[in-house]
Amino acid sequence: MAHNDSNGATDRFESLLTSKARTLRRAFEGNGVVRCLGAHDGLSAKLAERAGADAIWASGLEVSTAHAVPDANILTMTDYLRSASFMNDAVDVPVVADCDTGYGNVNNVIHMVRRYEAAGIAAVCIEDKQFPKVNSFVPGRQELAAIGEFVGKIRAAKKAQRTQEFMLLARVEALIAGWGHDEARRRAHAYVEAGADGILIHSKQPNPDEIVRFIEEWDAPVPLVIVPTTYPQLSLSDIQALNKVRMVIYANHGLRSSIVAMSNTFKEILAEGTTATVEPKIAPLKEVFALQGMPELKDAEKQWGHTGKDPIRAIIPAAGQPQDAGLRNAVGGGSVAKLAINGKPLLQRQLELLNNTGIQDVRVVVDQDAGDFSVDGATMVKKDGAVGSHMVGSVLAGLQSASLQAGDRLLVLYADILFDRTIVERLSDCDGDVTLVVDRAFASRSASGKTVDLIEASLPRASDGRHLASEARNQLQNIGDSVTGDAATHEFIGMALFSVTGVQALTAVAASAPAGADLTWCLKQLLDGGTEIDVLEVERGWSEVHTLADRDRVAAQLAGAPYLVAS
Ligand code: SPV
Ligand code: MG
Repeated sequence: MAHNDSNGATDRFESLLTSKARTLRRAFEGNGVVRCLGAHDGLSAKLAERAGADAIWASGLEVSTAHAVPDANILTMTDYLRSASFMNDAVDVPVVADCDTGYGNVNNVIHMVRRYEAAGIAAVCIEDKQFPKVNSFVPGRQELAAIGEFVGKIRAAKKAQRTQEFMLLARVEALIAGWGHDEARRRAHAYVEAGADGILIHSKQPNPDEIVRFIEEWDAPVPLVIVPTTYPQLSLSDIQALNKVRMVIYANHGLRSSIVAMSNTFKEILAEGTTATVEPKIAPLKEVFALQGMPELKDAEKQWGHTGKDPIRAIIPAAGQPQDAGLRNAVGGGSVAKLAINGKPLLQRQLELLNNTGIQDVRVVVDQDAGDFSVDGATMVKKDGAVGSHMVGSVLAGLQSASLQAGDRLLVLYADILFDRTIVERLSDCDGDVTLVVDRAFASRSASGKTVDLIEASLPRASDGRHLASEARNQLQNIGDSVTGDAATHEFIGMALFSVTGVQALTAVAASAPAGADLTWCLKQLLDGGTEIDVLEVERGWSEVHTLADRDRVAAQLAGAPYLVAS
């Protein structure tokens, strides 16, 4: 009896357990042929599914080989089940598990059926050989079990299964053992009688004659399964035309192709003394991560990963072009986000810094015609002309796409700054509705003729000498053009954190922003409207990149050049 929790989780699990088996059972009732590809682990199963396999054959030969041991019951049921479970977890298509002889006698078969069924495996296949078996293609001993003994295993297996959908395939090895057609047919009929849901008839002949004869003579209403490893001349359309085979198993071709591919790659690396020549021929790491499910993992962290603090999403307004002609040239007319610093785009550097402080959801707002520049892990948002020009419009566009949830916080970060990670870490500890990061070491920079966003804070600026940050709350008193050089205490660095309430206030003032308004304008409006704005004081530890000289200085510092403190 299924108990349903508020998310329907139990029902989902129950149907997951049975739905693959049901899919397979339905396919057996139809007229088509289920194409199974052999696999041995999650990756090979996933590749088979990606190639279009209808089902996965959890091959004993493949799993044994992947462990570098003979296919002769050297591994235990637990080993095979573990491999089959990895395959099953990796794919949405049904898994048919090769369970050799059932790993012992009837009691082993009963245990096996319960364990495989509980693991969500759609079907198991047992063969009528003696335990321990050896692979059917190995010359020499291929000892068959007595018919009565195998019939007992089938009956026990059918009794042991708990769901209707789970299927048992009985595999006839009489042709493999050289006992001929009559024996094969006699056994197959006895197994159908005992309740088998399908008969796998195996042959190792180098042509299809033997198997075709068996199929043509087959007169029971139970589907056949074949494994055309040694008789590849028999194509899928030939099999379909025979109209009694409902499953074909291409049992080991992925394993064998990987042996060639891996061997060649390994040999080439050692022969060449470099991996450079193999690199273009092998899967890029991006594909490796996709196969692992890394994008899903990141999404889950974004959605549910909790650091104990309210999650922060970031918006980087990166529309427009740099004002400086040199920089404009360097980025080929696009956003400063593209600017390479020591070979890595500025945006990628920002993203890595944010990600490393636990901020995973980063939206970068670019112009509608910004082309396809993007950085892995960032969501690029194309700004619609309707959301207003300049930076405020970009922040609004980012907000529209971010759909903040209750409890989320928003970090707004200028596209043209780099910063020490500790600044973001300290900022994320702040709990005001609006907090600006401000630098007290601004005087020398404004004196050098740069335009800086000066602010006035409630606590006085430290004079010369050593300085201990105050524990008292420091609040914004003024920002924008009306801050005079004398009254200025700090410089706004272009990084601000908003609570949901802060975001609501920001959105309200941004809606009435004039063309060309920037974030500073909005902050001034908020302040004048009575919003309390905190400031987080830092001393250096960041840099804007407004000119090529800035870029070169930042590049040198990132590469380890001494940090030159201007006097
Ligand atoms: C397997 O893949 O392990 C099989 C099929 O049992 S065969 O190797 O052809 O016997
Ligand atoms: Mg096998």
